[in-house]
Amino acid sequence: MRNTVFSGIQPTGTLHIGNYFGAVRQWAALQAEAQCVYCVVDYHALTIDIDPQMLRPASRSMALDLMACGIDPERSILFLQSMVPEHVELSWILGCVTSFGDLSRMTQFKDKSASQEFVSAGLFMYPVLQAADILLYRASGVPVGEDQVQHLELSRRIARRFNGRYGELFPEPEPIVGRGARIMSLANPGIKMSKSAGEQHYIGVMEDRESIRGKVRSAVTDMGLTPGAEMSEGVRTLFEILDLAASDGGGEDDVRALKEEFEAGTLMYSRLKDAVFEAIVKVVEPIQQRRAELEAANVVDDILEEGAARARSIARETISEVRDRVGLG
Ligand code: AQP
Repeated sequence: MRNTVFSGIQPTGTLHIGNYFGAVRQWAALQAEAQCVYCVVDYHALTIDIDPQMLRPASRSMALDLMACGIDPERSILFLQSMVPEHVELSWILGCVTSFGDLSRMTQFKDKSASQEFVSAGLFMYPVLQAADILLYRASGVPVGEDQVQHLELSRRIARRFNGRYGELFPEPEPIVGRGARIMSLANPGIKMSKSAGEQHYIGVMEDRESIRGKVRSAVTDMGLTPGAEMSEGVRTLFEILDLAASDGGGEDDVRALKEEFEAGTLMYSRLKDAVFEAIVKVVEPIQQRRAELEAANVVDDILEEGAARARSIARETISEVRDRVGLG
């Protein structure tokens, strides 16, 4: 039997190239070797103050983005989390084998709660729901960016504690972390590329050329032009994006030449930025085109229904076993 891989993404805005290179590109590649279950995690989105009118269209739109990036509903199960309410039931049960102390140590909770006036219990419980998402499908691998690795360690601990108390049931899920697992913001290379930091801190996969050009042109670099100088975080980020985009869209030789120029202290950053811009566009434009075609074909609702039905049949089996083990019903 093939291994099961699970991952999810929040419908809290547009997909950015950090999400793409850090996670979604791997999701697509893994379809060749595993049974993949991919989910738009709309229950998770409720942990921030999201407009109810926006949530449904945003979830649908994220599903389209994922398909445009190569998630193939023929090969993978693609669905919205809220169409499979077993996620929430398992989350409650797993919450009862999760320690308050462990949850209090989650750095994402500390970071996100610091910037909010109202801190919900949902935000605190976020990693437990994430553990439920994964364990419901008894997934053994979870392709994620680096920011999710701590949550994955907690998922493993939760699986261990459940298995220890109620008997072996869940595999301990391993993070699958590839290249591009932590892409930094071009406007502030000290923080990761993210939507919540603001427009200038991310490049959207569906963004238009001119807007991408503007953001790349204004990327933070340094004074440069010193042979053998250490690369600043900003220049490193530009090279990292160039490397990743070139491995998708071709152009590795140009990257090598630019690196040699940097080493020699002769690199003009305007040339590096032009190359980064061109490389990003080469990756995102075909995705944008596919997305437009998928949207015109009006297939997403049926695909999500079908995905939810397949997910639910696995989820029901797991929940029934869990209820039996813990003595419910
Ligand atoms: N900068 C990043 N570099 C590499 N991978 C990243 N991921 C997120 N940011 C980067 C990975 O993308 C997947 C989906 O993440 P998510 O649903 O948790 O989205 P997010 O983290 O909410 O995305 P943002 O933009 O960072 O949102 P905010 O600002 O709201 O926190 C995950 O695998 C994640 O690791």
